[in-house]
Amino acid sequence: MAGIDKAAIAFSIAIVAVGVGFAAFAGNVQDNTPAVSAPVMTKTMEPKTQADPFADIADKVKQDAESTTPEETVVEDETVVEEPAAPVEESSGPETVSVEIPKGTSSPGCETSNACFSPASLTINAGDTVEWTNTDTAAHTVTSGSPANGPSGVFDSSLIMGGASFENTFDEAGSYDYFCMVHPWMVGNIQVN
Ligand SMILES: [Cu+2]
Repeated sequence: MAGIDKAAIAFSIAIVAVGVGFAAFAGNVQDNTPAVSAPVMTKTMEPKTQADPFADIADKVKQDAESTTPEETVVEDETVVEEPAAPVEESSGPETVSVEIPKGTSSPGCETSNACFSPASLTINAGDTVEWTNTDTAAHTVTSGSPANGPSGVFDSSLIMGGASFENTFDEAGSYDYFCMVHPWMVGNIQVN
């Protein structure tokens, strides 16, 4: 509040100073108008030198007002430095990625377009978690391995009922094939970097 009051007072002084200077300049113009002879020109120079001190005061007032502004700007800069730090901490770290088990996958057909899991192929980073959500009415499993070789033992959801979900966190890099033990045409892959 004190800073604002000082700025307001300084601004008022500046306006008065400029007004006085302008009045003095206007007076000079009125003096010049009727005057045509050379001596009047000499008188014109004197009022101009008198107007300069007012201009100097106005400049000093402006400088005082400007010197107050940078202090407030420093406070704002400190606030700005804190804001970028928080998003960086939030963006780093493990993520949870969703995979959908679409409706109708209990009947063959989705394998022709590699759509038995959506997406059927997914790339994540080590430490990330994949969450499979069953949007079908039939129960499915998410089982590591392949229909030809069977379960690999890395992860197995057992039966995921309609509307339910299953999560697995991948801590080690590698390529993980998985399938549904109920419907062996349903296959997917998780690539962990
Ligand atoms: Cu299934």
